Amino acid sequence: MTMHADASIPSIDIDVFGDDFLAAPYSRHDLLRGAGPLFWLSKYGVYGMARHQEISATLKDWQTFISSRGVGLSDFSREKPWRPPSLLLETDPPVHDRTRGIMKDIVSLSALQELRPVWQAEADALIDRVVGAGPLDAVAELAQAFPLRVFPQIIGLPDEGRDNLLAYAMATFNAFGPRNEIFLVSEAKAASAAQWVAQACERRNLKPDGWGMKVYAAADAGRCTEEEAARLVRSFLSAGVDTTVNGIGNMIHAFACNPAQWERLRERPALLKRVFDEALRWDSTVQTFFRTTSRDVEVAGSTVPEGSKILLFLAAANRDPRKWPDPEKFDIERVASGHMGFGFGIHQCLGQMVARLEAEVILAAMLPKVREIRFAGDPVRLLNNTLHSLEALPVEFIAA
Ligand code: OVM
Repeated sequence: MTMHADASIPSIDIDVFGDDFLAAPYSRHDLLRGAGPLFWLSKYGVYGMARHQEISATLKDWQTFISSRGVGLSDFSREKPWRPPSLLLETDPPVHDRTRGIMKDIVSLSALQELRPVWQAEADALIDRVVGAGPLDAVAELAQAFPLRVFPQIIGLPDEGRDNLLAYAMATFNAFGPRNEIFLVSEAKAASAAQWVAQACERRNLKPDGWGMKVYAAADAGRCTEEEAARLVRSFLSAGVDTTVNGIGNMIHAFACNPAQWERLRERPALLKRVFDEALRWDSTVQTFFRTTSRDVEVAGSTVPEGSKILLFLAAANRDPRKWPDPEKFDIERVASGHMGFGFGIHQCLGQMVARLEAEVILAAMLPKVREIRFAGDPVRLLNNTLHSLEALPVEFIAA
């Protein structure tokens, strides 16, 4: 479509939101990383970065690479956002500092410590039902079932209609990409889910004592308005479900692909705390996010003009050989800290300890009981403009 005016910037014409790319991103990341520290994606008229070092530097400089014009392809200063912008994800300081402070106080360490035994019991019961019981779909029966059981509960959502959360999140994450067929189909499916979510975020529909109502307590304390509170509750629902669903699903998939790693973990259960981070490094749920430049800025010797969109391939940074030895290897003994699966900088995932807790209790439940995670069929991909997602994962948990 467009050639880049600056001939020193490599131009790539592949469709990074096309079915082929989304179905098998890892086999194409080498091409992106190899193009250089900064490249031009001609089909969309945006810049891209796929190496760890440059993505890290970009995410660190939030004053130059801003979020308030959207972290998707759409520039909120030119186009109407698909939904009212998130007060966390799609804001810059000072608003971001205030809203993040509110949420941070709710998702506290002490809140999570109280949850651990409760969630462990839930995970134990769930795993007991599927171990040695023949083939299962680890997406439906585990990766979706577990978060949908524990997360809406802790937010204090209405009991009815919680399955709307998945359809809503699918459309939300697709909306960060172009208005392609993938987005349009998920948007059509999510119309009623969006209505359910909007209602679920209202004060009168939240249960007392949940994290949702705690946001309204912050409104009562003058830290935000009533309207902001509703939108912050929406952030819990947008960011907290499909991310963990796919994080858990991708982690089970990683072990099914690498049975020796499961054996290793059973020999050394102390490695359990590292597993989820390595799983996210190896196969990141959130593959990409954009930033927008707030000024003309020099990047890798080229000038990127103000108002440019830059697509950051977080999942490619997580397998950048310049950063990681043997990056294609899923290795639970590796120290995966520094991975971009939770992002980096001021916007780094606020709920990461919740996600880790979910993954840890599931692994802890499986470890003594599951000798082997064996494929019982081919995994089925669910294409999404942002998420690396599974539609189905047929496996068998062989009893120990
Ligand atoms: C939000 C939000 C939505 C999607 C993702 C996300 C990964 C946050 O509404 O705040 O973080």
